Amino acid sequence: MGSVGEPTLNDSAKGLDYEVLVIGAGLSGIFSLYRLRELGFRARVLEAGSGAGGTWYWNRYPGARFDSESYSYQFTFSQEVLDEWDWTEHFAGQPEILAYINFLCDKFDLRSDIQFHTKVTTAHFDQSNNSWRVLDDAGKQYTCRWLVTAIGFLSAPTLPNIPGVHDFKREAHHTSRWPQHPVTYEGKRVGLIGTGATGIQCIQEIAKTVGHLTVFQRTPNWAVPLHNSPIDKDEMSAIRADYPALFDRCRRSYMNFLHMPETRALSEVSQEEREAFWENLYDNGRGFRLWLSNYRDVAFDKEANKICSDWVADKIRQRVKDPATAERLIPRNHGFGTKRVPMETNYYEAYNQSNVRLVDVTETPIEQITATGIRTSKEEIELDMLIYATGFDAVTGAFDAMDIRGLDGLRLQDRWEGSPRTYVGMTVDGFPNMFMSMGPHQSYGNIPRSIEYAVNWITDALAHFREKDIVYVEATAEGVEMWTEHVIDAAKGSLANEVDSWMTGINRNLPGKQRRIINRYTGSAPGFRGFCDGIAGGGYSTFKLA
Ligand code: N01
Repeated sequence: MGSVGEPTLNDSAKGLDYEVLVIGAGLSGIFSLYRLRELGFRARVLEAGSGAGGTWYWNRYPGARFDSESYSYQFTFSQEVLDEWDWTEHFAGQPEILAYINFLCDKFDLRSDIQFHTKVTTAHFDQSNNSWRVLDDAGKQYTCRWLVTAIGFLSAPTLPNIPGVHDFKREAHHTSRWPQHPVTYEGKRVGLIGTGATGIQCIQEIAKTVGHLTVFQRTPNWAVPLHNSPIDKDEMSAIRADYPALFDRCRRSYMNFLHMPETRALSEVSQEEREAFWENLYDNGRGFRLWLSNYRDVAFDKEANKICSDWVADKIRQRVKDPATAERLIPRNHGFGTKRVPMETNYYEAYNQSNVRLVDVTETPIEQITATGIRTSKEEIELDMLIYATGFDAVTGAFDAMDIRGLDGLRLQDRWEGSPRTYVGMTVDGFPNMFMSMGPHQSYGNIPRSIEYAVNWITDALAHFREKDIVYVEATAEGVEMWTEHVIDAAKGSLANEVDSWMTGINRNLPGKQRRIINRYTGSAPGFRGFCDGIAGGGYSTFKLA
């Protein structure tokens, strides 16, 4: 590991504070730091929070946990960590995930190069010496040759655009800005807005102890059972012995997940066969299996999708006792799997409790959030606590929150004009020496797998540039055009790209985000990696280098 703070022999950034500045100490940021140190770079991470973890630092809401198998969602870069860290549940809860991240930070002494409580407000490219000038919210300036954004794509929370949203005078939390102190629900009247993956995790957990819970739902989602269970020592040993095969399966799968798609189409099997297949996945299939290991045409063919959706709808009807509530919980405007499928444990059963009530705001819209509760078109509901599980200004929101300027003062926000344009999701023309881990147009899927690839690619590239004394790297306009068109082409035919969600750039709370755009790469992850490997293998000659 390179020593920290000491200039390296090949230091191409003399006179600058750092060779590399990384914004954000989530999974992307901490792995970037690990790799940059290993390669001997003088690097620093600037982080707004008081601790590392990013998503898993901020999202402390009740019930927050992995929806992917813990062991598939960990880093693979250190054999020692793989040997030492035991997971206690197939789908770990947020406290265990944060403990894992802190374990990494301790083991590799990462915190000594992470500056906490430091929110980056501005990053301007300085053409006079091919460097970035970065300012934090205290007005402190940092200079560096290379800028790596590790800011997450679900990190800029949004509140609902409901009148009075700032008027509520009692306890109120956005799920993604959950307090670090314990929050209790016993005896309280809690209102919760939003029924995405977050809202669903939160509702099923709060329902266990709440005095009374009112869920305000605009759009229901197709949630399916998570099938979580504890992992004992013997099972952990067996899982660990399987790590090489497990990671290999992730590498070969379309979105880096453990689950492989069913090779047959729905039309190739009988009704009895498909129902038995789904029944088995619904009753026994852990995590995303019903979504990702489904018949191959369910994601693309409207008819196949409808048959599957109708089958899942019947499951909801079987689980929710009140038929009117069950009908309200069945999505009508999108088919199964066309949005990211939320995972649940007794979510539907929560609505069978006498102290949990569903308010469909498409029937009785929220007119006003008041000092003491919520007024709908039908009634006034008094609340002690209000929870916003209302999602994010996804993918570009965290970029827009900073004043990022490239060549000739060009603002990134203007360059993207509401729809991102990138070269392999990691670079943008007009923004030299800037690299994005989990930027728009990257392959997301299983995020740590994607992060590991992106960070390795970026840091390998930086090592190459340093070795060749290259101090200026910029994506070409042609490269950006080609990749952006490819991203759009790859999305064609997928039903998910015809549906409004954060994945298609829609956030109805933000006036500028009500147009469907393609903001992530939906081609295969192996294909993505192959393409990016080709760029590296070609000496990065598809970039402007100087
Ligand atoms: O956010 P969302 P999320 N009035 O945007 C509703 C990841 N994740 O935080 O659909 C009323 O999906 C909105 O309604 P509608 C995962 O990738 C991962 O839940 O716009 N309602 C919707 O119901 C996920 O996809 C994990 O009609 C309003 C909800 O708020 C992503 O994060 C766990 C409203 C927002 O849903 C985002 O999930 C959790 C309004 N004005 C999340 N505004 C794990 O892997 C918004 N809503 C563990």
